[in-house]
Amino acid sequence: MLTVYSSDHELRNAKTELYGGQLVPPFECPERVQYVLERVIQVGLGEVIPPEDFSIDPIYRIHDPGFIEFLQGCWAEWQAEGFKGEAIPTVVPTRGMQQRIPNHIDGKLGYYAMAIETSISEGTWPAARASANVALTAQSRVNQSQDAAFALCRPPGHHAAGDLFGGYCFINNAAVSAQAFIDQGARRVAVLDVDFHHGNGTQSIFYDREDVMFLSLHGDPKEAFPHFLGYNDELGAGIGEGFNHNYPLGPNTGYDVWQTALEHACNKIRNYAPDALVISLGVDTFEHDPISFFKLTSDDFKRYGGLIAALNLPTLFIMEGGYAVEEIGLNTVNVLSGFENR
Ligand code: SS9
Ligand code: ZN
Repeated sequence: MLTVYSSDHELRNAKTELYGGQLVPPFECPERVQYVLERVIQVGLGEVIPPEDFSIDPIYRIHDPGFIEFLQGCWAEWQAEGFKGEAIPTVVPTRGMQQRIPNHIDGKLGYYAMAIETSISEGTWPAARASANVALTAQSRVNQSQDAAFALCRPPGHHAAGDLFGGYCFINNAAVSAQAFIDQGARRVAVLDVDFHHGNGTQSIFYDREDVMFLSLHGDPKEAFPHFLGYNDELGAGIGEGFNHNYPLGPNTGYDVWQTALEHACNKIRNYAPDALVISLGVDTFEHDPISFFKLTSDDFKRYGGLIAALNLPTLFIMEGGYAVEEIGLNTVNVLSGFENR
């Protein structure tokens, strides 16, 4: 399988994440993709290529121009205030408040945030942009060859909505790629999100559409981030009704229960008969993940790779989460080699 990788991910090197009331070194760190790349090379998964440069247009197909302008300018505006730390929202427009976009960077940070653990640091925007180019390059290969490719994206994307960042995400790489398939002639695309966390951004982007089906297996939002989306009664809206499927699963969910949910989702995908499949591939479902509560073993990743392969669709894997850094390479590449052994 082809892998697309850019060293520009290193530009996203934040020093802080707000966690448990402390500013800690971010779980979403550069070593993550370094380990995955090493494993890709070690097992000889296939060719590794750099991304092509795409224009901003495919990003604007998904994201609001004001949001993109904010991401681009945030670090400079934050620095111009003379603040010493990294950019973190402090006030957010909640129930009963105005949804107007303020001028001050403190106001814009809150307006565009879906969660506030994620600091914006120098280099965040160019890294996010490179991550989208990685996704789009892999997407174009899948579109041309009708086979499979792996976009080794960092930073991840599935928590980013049209005009929201957070949960370590800025540009929604899976959504941008799904839209690219549509714009290149696909009639239907399915996005299957197997990250531990609900893909709230991807869901909200496609919630009222019938041409992109979204399915997500994740920690029950009653117990897990992002807490405010991902329930099983969220089925889509308008013409999109029936094209959104959530599988919230409780603490300590092991592979048997997880696989049953996956098979259910795969049957929905089969009936939908999409022209392409996008996998939001997070391996934070791993038993030793530091911020998650599922119990998948390294071997389980290989097993479910085979189940995804059985769908027999042109498949684009997009890297999302996974924070057990030592095992992230093994677990991620196990999914991909499980897929290849079809
Ligand atoms: C858990 C905090 C979770 C955000 C996690 C984002 C995961 C992206 N106590 N913080 S895949
Ligand atoms: Zn996650």
